[in-house]
Amino acid sequence: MTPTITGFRASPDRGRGLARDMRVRWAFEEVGQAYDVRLLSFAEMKEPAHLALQPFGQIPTYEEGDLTLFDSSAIVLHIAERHVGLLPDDANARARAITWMFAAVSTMEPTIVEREAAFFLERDEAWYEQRLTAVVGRIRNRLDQLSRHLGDAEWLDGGFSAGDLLMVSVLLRLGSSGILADYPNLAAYVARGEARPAYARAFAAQLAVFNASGAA
Ligand code: GTB
Repeated sequence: MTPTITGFRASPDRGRGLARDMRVRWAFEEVGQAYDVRLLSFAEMKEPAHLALQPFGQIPTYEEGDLTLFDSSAIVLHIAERHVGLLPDDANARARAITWMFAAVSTMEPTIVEREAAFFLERDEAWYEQRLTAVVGRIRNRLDQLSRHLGDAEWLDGGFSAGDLLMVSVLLRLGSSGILADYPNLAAYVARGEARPAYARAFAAQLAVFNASGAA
């Protein structure tokens, strides 16, 4: 059965691949699993039918038969566990790859999202610049640590895994900030992720949705 996910009918990122359906699309492409997408407006995301699938009224969701999931990292883990290609066979290496999945969304992503939230919600406040400086300091602290760990390696722990898929997805959210340019090994790491054919297919698919939305 072909799984169905949900995504924005007209993504606020204007097709830059930053909404969280992108990481799920990328995972599907990496393992060669076909998928369908149900597109939703913001209003539809808050309706009972969608809230029954995603209690927070967000995208993405995942439906396959009688299984419904939400939260992009849980969906990526589900895909990675059921297909070959995103998690190593060796039990310890697999556990480490899953550790990197959690680290991406629980250690790296919160500060990065905090910067976006400050920009969108607080940029007119008198204290915005002070707050931004503090948030960017926290982001840089995490990037320093991640950059030291990665060193000259291609991926976080051996071959490409779902941990890298989520970490690259998270770091891409820094795109327009210019911050990543100060970390050449992380910038190259992100570029390696973007260069993967599966990433390119997923990116093109979500961009086609935005271009067809009439919001372009
Ligand atoms: N933890 C959840 C997950 O990983 O699935 C978080 C899901 C989530 O934040 N979804 C967002 C959403 O549905 C879309 S991706 N928001 C609507 C709402 O909460 O009402 C976040 C996102 C949105 C926009 C941009 N952008 O414009 O660049 C980037 C990322």
